[in-house]
Amino acid sequence: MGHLGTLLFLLLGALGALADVCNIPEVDSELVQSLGRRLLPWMDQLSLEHMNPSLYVGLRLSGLEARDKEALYLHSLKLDYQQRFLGLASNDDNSDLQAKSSMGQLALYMLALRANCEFVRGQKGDRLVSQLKRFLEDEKRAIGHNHKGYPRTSYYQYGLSILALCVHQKRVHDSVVGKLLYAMEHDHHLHQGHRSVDTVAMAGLAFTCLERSNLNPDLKNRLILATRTVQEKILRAQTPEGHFGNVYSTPLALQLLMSSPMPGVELGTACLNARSALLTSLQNRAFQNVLMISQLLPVLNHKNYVDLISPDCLAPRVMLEPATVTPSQKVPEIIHVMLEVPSVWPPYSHSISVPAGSSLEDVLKKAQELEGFTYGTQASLSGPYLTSVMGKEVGEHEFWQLIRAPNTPLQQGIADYRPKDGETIELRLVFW
Ligand code: B12
Repeated sequence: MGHLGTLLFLLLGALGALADVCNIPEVDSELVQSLGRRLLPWMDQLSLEHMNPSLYVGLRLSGLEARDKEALYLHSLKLDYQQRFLGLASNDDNSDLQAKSSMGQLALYMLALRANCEFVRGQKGDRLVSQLKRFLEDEKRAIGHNHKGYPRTSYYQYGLSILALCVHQKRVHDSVVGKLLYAMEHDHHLHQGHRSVDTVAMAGLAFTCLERSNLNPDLKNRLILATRTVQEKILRAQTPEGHFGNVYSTPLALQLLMSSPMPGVELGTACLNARSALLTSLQNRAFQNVLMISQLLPVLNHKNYVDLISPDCLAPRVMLEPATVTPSQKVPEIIHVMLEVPSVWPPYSHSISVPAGSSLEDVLKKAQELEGFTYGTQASLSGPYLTSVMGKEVGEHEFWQLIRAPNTPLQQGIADYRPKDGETIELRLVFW
């Protein structure tokens, strides 16, 4: 190599170091497989209430395979989701409620198709695309010209929907993308804390996809800048343990950081720290929820949702075998959990006795059996979502927050959180 060659080589090396990328070294394959195995029982539940397109996306972007189950699962997803959304498309008076529960799920369904290297096509495909575009237009209107309003769903679902259309090479109007850009540029209605990390990460994935696919060329510079803003927000949200936001926002945050380099910023250490924090959480069995596992598996396989622009469906994957479980013979001890609902009149407060290892949902069920307490849930991709307590249904932008007394919001839902003996759990009606 001549002098010029050496110089060029050194220059490129230096630039490479500057354009720092987020690389996650390989994680122990047994650990990854045991995580993947937790999806298998869910893949046998083929009722509409349990179908979860995110699960399919996560599995296909992982290095793991569930051969026979996978094809059947996708087939059932297609039957259920097409029926649900094509039904919607033919019925023009879509209620708010339908849009709320559907937009993000339709988007995830479209990601699932791409994860199997399919493009939406034909008449049915076109109708699904039009439906999703219509949802986005409605959301754009709800946000309004002056950006003062709220999307009826959330900016998370707004970003997810733009991403899904993008990986199918479907263009949305600049003004639709513009609302999400504005929200990211001005930190608009993004909620506090970890939820904002999930939301900005999803928006960043959508921006990266649009920029890479060149679907909105007039927005190119704004997209690049907004992606950079998102990356910086995520890095600033890193906790001393290494998580971005909290443990459960770290997978999406990593997906975003892995999808786009950050010239001039040393990303390596931040990502290595996030990886060790995730490993510790994995060892502590923090990942039990199927949706959370589905967002993490791609990261452990160095993949992210933007890769769905051109997925590699021929890459070899490791076959998952179901785990053999030996039921425990031990009779569990009884624990006592205080359940409090101060947001109702008269306030509710009772000590509930349940076997150790019970979930918060078990505690609520027990409280309901004992009379004086009632609750209601709605199925969601994350599990049962608490929608009413003591007959009080949530209103617009309200939710029943789960708190460990005195004031720590739980990071898991009622089906996954397992209270310890002597803990007090408060159900608090709050705005979001
Ligand atoms: C937006 C959002 C909310 C909004 C939802 C309202 C709305 N209209 O959008 C609000 C602020 C109300 C909310 C509440 C909670 N959330 Co939340 N939320 C999200 C977020 C950012 C996006 C969800 C979404 O739209 N998904 C896409 C659509 C297509 O899926 P979907 O199933 O149709 O969406 C519905 C459910 O996700 C449901 N939902 C929202 N959060 C949660 C949490 C749980 C445990 C359940 C069962 C359902 C649920 O609301 C969505 C809209 O209807 C996710 C981030 C993520 N990485 O997934 C966190 C996330 C799912 N939430 C989380 C948590 C912990 C909660 C709470 C339990 C917090 C608390 N201490 O009270 C509560 C739920 C309490 C309850 N009543 O059961 C965690 C779950 C972690 C885990 N281990 O499973 C996540 C991953 C955030 C995080 N990084 O910690 N959330």
